[in-house]
Amino acid sequence: MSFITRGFGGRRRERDPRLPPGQTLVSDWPVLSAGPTPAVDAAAWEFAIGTEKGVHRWNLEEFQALGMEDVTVDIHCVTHWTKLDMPWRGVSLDRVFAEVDTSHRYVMVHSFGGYTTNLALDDLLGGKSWIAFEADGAPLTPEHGGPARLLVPHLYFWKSAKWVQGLITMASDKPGFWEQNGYHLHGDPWREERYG
Ligand SMILES: Nc1nc2c(c(=O)[nH]1)N[C@H]1C(S)=C(S)[C@@H](COP(=O)(O)O)O[C@H]1N2
Ligand SMILES: [Mo]
Repeated sequence: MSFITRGFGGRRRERDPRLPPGQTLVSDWPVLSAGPTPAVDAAAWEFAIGTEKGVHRWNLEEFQALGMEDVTVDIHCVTHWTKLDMPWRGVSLDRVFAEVDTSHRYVMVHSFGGYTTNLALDDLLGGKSWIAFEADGAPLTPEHGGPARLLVPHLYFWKSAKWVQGLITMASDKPGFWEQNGYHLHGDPWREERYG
């Protein structure tokens, strides 16, 4: 009967409108890392931003005092998996950049272990990105980027640098690690900006 219903109904299963083109839903959370998981000492964690005007630093306590928010977002990996409705907790980059003066419009994000990724400030500000400390109601595990990772859910997940250490502002856009290896400079999943 189900065969007949399917065949004659001519109806395909509704595609979730939150699923970007070429993506498939997952319910687990895969781990994707280009190298080994670095050991990051959470107690000694600091975040730094370097601009054309100087360096800003926050220790863990100062940084979290900028204001922790809970957000629920969808994440999209360029390897075609999407995970919907994921709860995260972190500090909005808006709060961080409220303390930073720069005329630069781009940043290179740097992680422990040497990973880098480039972003336009317009893709970080305006409620679009966080430095996340928790996901699924628990501190980030080391394999998922703990103690802190960038979260930029509107771009492919390679932009969400794990084990984040800080960022350096740039006058013009330059490719980070995956972007130098063929991935798109921007990475919008709705436009399928997978490869450069
Ligand atoms: N530091 C660092 N961040 C990283 C990566 C990495 O290799 N190193 N991989 C990126 C890629 S390609 C993806 S898909 C996501 C995977 O995050 P997850 O392992 O928590 O799912 O992290 C991104 N951030
Ligand atoms: Mo990825």
